[in-house]
Amino acid sequence: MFDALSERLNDALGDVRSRGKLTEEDISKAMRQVRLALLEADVNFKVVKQFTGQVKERALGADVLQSLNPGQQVVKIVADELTTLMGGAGRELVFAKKGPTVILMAGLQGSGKTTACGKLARHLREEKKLDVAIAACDLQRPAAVDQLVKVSAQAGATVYEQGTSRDPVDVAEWALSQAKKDGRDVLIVDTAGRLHVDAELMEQLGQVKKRTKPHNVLLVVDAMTGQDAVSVAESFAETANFDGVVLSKLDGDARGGAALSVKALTDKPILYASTGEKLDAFERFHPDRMAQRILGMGDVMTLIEKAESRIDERQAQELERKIKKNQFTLDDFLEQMQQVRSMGPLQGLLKMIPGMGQQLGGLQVDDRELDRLQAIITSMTPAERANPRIIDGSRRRRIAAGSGTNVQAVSRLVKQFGQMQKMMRQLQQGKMPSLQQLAGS
Ligand SMILES: Nc1nc2c(ncn2[C@@H]2O[C@H](COP(=O)(O)OP(=O)(O)OP(=O)(O)O)[C@@H](O)[C@H]2O)c(=O)[nH]1
Ligand SMILES: [Mg+2]
Repeated sequence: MFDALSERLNDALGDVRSRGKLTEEDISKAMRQVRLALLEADVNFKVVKQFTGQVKERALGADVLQSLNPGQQVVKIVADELTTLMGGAGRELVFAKKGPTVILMAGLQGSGKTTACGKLARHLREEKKLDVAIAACDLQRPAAVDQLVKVSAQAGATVYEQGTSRDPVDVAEWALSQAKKDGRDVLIVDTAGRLHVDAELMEQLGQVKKRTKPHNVLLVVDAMTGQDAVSVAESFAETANFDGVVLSKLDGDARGGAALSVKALTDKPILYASTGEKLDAFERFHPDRMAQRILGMGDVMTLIEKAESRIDERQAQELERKIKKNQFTLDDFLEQMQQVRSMGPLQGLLKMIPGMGQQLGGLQVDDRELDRLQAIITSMTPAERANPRIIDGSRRRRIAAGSGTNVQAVSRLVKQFGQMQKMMRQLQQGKMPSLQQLAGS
């Protein structure tokens, strides 16, 4: 998802990111590359123009260029503007105060409506513990009802169906009365797709809407069709009202143009993203997180905020001085570890580091491992902490016994600390190790 765009944008911003000082020309050059990256990702050209204009204006304005780290500020502006572009704060479904919440799914043929019905049902069941039923109102295709029955069974939702012989509008109305009678929390209505946005389709949708009074009308658009997906949404917006978009098949679309243009051109938010054929390939669409993912930033903003709220400025300077002079000791390491731990569980923190999410995979990081490390370090003498090289075999055995661990654990810590010091020296010399190296050491 967004791989190509992500790569291109990071190339475009690479120069800006790494420079200590920036000129107007640097910004203009980067914006030209950003523009190309977006156009290549199939983002609508009007949207691109507005976007780059906005970023440039903010980057050149105020005191960005004079600031301490203009590169990072520019990247932050790009992230902010991408977030706004994709819908800002995002939007939730509207839930009925009483009785079933009705969600109507509309969209062109093959856009992924039926699949999205199942996915949404599963999502609402699992995340919100709601009792969900789906109404089979696509009577256009003979196999449509069977397909929905299968999907619903997988999703653990009830289906309300009456075969294919009746009028879809009647079925919708009947399904709603059943949902009320059965006390369901949610009724999702699957409708028939058409090849194009035509009068007949709109008429039928209009009727279903009138009879079921949906709290949410969601338009499913196929992200793989890029700009076409956006024009479908535009013509729906003109003729039939809808509240939000489900973007399907984002997995098949490495470019992401639809995701970036839909909100700007139709003013309708994207509520969900569908990223595969399986029912669990479905997620809430968070513009801010998506923007950060696109920029390969993980969720670094949250991490920085957390760190800022915990780390004392003076301590940080002292630490920097020590690292520069190669005086970083196990005592400093212990102190750092304690600060990091005060930010929350390690697993969650690591996921916010760019690239770490994938690296961790299913691996569980155990906070108890940190307890063991702490125990080992506090069992060392001050001399050992200041200079771990003196820790020989007999010292290792003593430390192991004192910390309730074993000699291997002590050796591992000493070795890892040595690697860490080496890495810090490299950083000092301006050789930035890659994430792979970091994770591998
Ligand atoms: N890769 C991928 N395939 C998807 C996704 N969503 C749906 N599909 C596939 O797209 C095809 C069409 O999906 P449906 O859910 O049947 O689409 P529909 O809008 O209900 O189609 P009609 O009922 O004919 O209008 C199916 O083969 C789905 O498996 C997705 O997010 N990713
Ligand atoms: Mg269908």
